[in-house]
Amino acid sequence: MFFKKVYTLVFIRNDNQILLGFKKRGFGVNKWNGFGGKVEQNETIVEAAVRELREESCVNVKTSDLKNIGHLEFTFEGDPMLMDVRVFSTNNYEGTPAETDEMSPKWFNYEHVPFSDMWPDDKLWFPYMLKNKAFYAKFHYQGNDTILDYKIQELDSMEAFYANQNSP
Ligand code: 6OG
Repeated sequence: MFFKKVYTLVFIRNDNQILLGFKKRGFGVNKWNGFGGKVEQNETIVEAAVRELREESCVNVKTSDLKNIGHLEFTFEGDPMLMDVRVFSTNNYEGTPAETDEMSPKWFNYEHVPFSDMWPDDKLWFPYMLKNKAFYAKFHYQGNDTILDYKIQELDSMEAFYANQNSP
């Protein structure tokens, strides 16, 4: 049995570049990733996505501009927690990405995404995101470096995915 915690992960993208942040502390330290964190009790998932992006990169987006593009599930050997990560993307934002206590932001061309300094799962599902395909993936890790088992699925749409998940 797993207990589930919901997280957000936001990527700002334009036609050929993606904004990543270098994590300076906490879970995933010293890795490049999108911006995100835990959903609090008093907010919706998309509100959490907007808040975490602002707190970690100083960039503002509207909830209506964030598109849910993927769903990731992470489990770790020996740990009963399932991380349920909702992935969002937009090309519409305000402000200039700036370094914060948690993240140091940088734009990367799509050909130069620094996969060797990212979570090992990223190179497996980024291709779906970069081709604008909706995706569902789950990964079972041993420690932070080894993927023991995984599954990735391209989806017709996130709406259909969540509708099916909730059916009996
Ligand atoms: P805080 O602890 O900073 O939220 N996250 C992952 N992202 C990727 N790409 N791969 C993983 O593989 C991840 N595990 C967690 C979710 C953690 C942030 O890191 C993401 C959140 O955005 C295991 O509050």
